[in-house]
Amino acid sequence: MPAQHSILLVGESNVGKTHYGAQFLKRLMVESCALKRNGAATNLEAFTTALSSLADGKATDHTPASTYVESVWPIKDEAGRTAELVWPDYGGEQVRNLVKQRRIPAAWRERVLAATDWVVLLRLHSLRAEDDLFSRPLQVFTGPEIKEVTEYEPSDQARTIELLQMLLYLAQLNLDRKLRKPRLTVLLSCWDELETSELPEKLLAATLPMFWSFVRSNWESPTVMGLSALEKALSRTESNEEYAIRGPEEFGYVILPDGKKDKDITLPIQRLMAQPA
Ligand SMILES: Nc1nc2c(ncn2[C@@H]2O[C@H](COP(=O)(O)OP(=O)(O)O)[C@@H](O)[C@H]2O)c(=O)[nH]1
Ligand SMILES: [Mg+2]
Repeated sequence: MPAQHSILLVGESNVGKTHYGAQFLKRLMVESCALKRNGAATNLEAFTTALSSLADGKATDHTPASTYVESVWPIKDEAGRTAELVWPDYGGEQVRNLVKQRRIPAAWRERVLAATDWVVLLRLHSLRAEDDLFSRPLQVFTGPEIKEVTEYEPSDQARTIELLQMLLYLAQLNLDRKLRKPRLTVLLSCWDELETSELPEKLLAATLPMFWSFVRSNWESPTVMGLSALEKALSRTESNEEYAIRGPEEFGYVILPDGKKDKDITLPIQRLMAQPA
């Protein structure tokens, strides 16, 4: 039997992981996607809770885990290839803290080591596009108005790079050459908020140039796709009628690397499974 993919989905708090998982799960349940379930998943509570809110046309409350919890889903594709999808949940601000404090739960570390594929969710809309060395013209630094920097806080872009750096360090990878494994997919989540017709990769390169350059210098062939798990913003209190009538599985799409839009939000994972593990 060929080696199995172990696909790790990571991202900071509030990027849309739980809603993506809920929508993914619903697609698996109604079998309206390229993938199928292949056994019992563990720790589905957060996703099924989100799913019942979505069936009502509402977004779900953010309930951060206080400890490390992971949900593991066995899946298979149409060719019979199997994989496990791993959704780590480290609660609230833990990823930010991971980067700040450089501490990682042991169980997560093992997952990072074992993963054949990393899928990193980034929500560009909520990243602060503040000035840093890479966006501010150099003369600003040499001008007369230099203020004392009292507290150093890395930019959102730097913190995003740091997250990858930590994963790379944990996985004990040799960076002498560009990585083929683990494969890296960047999913630009909540794509609908961005109101763009740009290709995902171009948008990432333009918005986070330093991050994109870091990715390209470390990975052989990174993939960038857009993801809108919900297709539109939902309220937590007011029910969206269309959702309630048509069902959550009728909403959501991915933007493939070539810009094509597809309603099957499981495609980023299906594409990874089609490659050798
Ligand atoms: N507009 C829009 N909002 C989304 C989408 N997916 C999630 N959200 C919202 O983003 C917020 C965070 O989502 P959640 O899944 O809890 O993020 P997590 O902390 O990464 O698990 C929630 O308020 C969701 O309603 C999407 O595709 N489009
Ligand atoms: Mg969540």
